[in-house]
Amino acid sequence: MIDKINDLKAQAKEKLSNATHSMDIENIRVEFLGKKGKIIEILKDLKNVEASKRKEVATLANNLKNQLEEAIENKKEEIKNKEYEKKINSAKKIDLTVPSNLNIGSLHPITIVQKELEEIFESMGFTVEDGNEVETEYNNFEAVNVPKHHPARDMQDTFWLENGQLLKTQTSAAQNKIMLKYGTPLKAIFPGRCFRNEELDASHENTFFQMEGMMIDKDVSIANLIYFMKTLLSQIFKKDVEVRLRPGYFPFVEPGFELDIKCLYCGGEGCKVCKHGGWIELCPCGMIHPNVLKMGGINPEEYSGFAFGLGLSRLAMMKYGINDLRVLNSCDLRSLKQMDIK
Ligand code: FA5
Repeated sequence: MIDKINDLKAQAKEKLSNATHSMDIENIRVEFLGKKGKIIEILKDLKNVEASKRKEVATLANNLKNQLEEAIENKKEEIKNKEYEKKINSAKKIDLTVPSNLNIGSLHPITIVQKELEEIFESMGFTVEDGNEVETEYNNFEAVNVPKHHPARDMQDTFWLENGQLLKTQTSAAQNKIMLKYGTPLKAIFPGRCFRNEELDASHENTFFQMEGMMIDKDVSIANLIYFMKTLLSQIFKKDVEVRLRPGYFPFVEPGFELDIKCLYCGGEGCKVCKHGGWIELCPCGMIHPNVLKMGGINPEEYSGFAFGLGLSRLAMMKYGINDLRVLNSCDLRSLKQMDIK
């Protein structure tokens, strides 16, 4: 009988270790511990065991019964956990921490236009530089030939810091540093955020983007300037855009020009975007003033160059058919959806 109990113990152990499903466990329970189970049969059969051995056999059989009951419970728990884990792993993963109204945006229209411009200019050998948003008065004004009390400063009222620095009004503020950094020959663009204390309207913001460009070398002329301007506009709009060049005054260029494009919003008929003039002032430019070259450590007798200050926000506005520049700073995803942004 003792051998039989040991044999049952080994059988039950093996069956339990091979069990992978709750049903297997139930079958083992019935086989060994059920009303007609193998261990219960042994207990029922105790009366037939020799009296001197009965106690030992009864203890062994009861121990086996208790051990098996415990082992079955443990195995049941183990299988239940495994089945639960399997269910979780095969279920579709859901991140419960993600807000249910998640609205995925895109790159900002200004960023898209800036990246496109950077690619165009890089393909023409220009480097892309960065400028500061907080600048010294010297870099923003003096270094570009706008000394203290010059009337041109009135056009670019800005926000001043207590330490005497200012929020830059124009990307031209980086011209001097870039000339000193690279010397000649120089081909660089530098996009950036600008700030002005402005009367706000459909084409004027207090915070907007420009992209400055400079090319300095021997014999650079207005013809080079016009070539680069036309290339950039045709590549950005992917169609011919009507432009006009008219004289413009900026203390840091001589001669200076205003490059306007025909208003793409009204086709030149006049609307609130172009202030009913049919043209949008987009990219002032000109030949760099000798004083500016000198302050940048470049000899104006030997070198000449052009500079331009493209209105990046206005360019994005034209490209995406936005009729109010202020939309670009509104952070409103509903307006992004209305633009043809891929
Ligand atoms: C300048 O800022 C000169 N630094 C540009 C320049 C650079 C001229 C190099 C010559 C050589 P202006 O103030 O016109 O120029 O501004 C340039 C462009 O920035 C404008 O044509 C316009 O497209 C854009 N811009 C100016 N003010 C605002 C504003 N408040 N909101 C949106 N865009 C503006």
